[in-house]
Amino acid sequence: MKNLVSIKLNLKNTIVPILWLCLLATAVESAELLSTNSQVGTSEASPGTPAINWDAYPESTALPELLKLQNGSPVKTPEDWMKRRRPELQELIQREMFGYLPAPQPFTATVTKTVPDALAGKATLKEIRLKFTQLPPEAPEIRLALWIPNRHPAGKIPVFLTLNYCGNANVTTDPHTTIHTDRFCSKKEWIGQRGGQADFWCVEQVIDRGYALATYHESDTKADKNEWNDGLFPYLKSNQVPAGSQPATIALWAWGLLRCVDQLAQEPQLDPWRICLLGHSRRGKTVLFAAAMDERIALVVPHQSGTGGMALSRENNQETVERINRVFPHWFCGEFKKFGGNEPRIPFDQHAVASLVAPRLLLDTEGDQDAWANFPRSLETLQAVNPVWKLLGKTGLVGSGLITSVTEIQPGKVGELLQLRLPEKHTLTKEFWTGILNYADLMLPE
Ligand code: GTR
Repeated sequence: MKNLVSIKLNLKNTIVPILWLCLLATAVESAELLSTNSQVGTSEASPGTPAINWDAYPESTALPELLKLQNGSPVKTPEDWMKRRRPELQELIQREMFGYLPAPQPFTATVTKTVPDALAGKATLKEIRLKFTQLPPEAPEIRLALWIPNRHPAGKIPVFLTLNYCGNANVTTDPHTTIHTDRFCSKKEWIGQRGGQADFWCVEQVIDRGYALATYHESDTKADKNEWNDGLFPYLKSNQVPAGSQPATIALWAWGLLRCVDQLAQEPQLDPWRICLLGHSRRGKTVLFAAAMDERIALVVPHQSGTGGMALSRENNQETVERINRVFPHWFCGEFKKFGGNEPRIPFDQHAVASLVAPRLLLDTEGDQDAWANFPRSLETLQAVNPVWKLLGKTGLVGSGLITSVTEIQPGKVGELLQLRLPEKHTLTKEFWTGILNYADLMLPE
């Protein structure tokens, strides 16, 4: 795997292609105006906004082909995939769904706290502040919390990175984590409270298994609301990107995670080849997009990620594209709005997003009482992307790719693509973590 992975900042994946920039140069001024007035913009026809050219979005009820370039040529070799098809799809999903992932920013990393005996002596807590040196001084910083196991097998330590919902102190009841109350969280009772989600993140269980856990509060990069004057959006939106393709909330969360990856890859005790991303639901959509954009992620776990994540948008009988855009207009970019009710015109589907993780590990964890996340359509995504893993010389799916108990995670029984479906609701539990850690033990590179 290592020849396909670069621990350097992968600028190619994150900057807008130059040719495309030139074509859009004349639109920059009006785009800037739109992005100020309408935040992530809208593609609805309104005075001064060009109507949608539907000719550019032909209808297809079948899933768009993955192993075919936009010019119609077949994708026959790993090189065709990695050098041609993958960049094409990355461009498409950014322009039409997530908005363009901003380029990386240099930062200084300051360790603001070290606690060698956190979690009752089991872990060392490091709190690290990422301050972006080329942004104005008032731009928010990312506050990363990192727990490193004090006892672990010899060698470098694998790490799970997650996005939390209400602040780092909410992740564990451990008294050492710094409480911050200055950032948005929709669940008011969790603000400033320790361990509101301790049973969900199961930090001790992760540490006991010899893994580090790192997390940041999503509101450091963007609050989960349809307002655009907070977080890093005012600093990361780009004059060179049209209003409808400005990075929306999920892209900004993913950007923050990737800056944390920049830092984790430098941490001397951690293994840069075993960085894993896990996110739940809307944050599951986020980690899938992040792993699609960045090859440094060895394993991604989009937990119950649903529509806009692992579940296909075409014929989705649970959350539709129209509904997700209406109820959560800030998650995806303005361009994605036009596909509500027009799913067959989406020039890709969620299998295209998932395919960009190849040849790395993609573990789709689902609860069988969580119908809204549409786990059957997520399993179909895994099946639709399997040929890409095969093309890259990997096993991909073993059998149908579905297992329903953590004890089935055994050598030869699972591949790089797997759905673990447990009898659970829309939440994360110890049993899910057991499955995730068993899978990581078995499948992460040595
Ligand atoms: C739901 C939304 C889902 C999912 C979920 C969550 O209301 O419809 O797409 O993201 O929220 O984040 O918990």
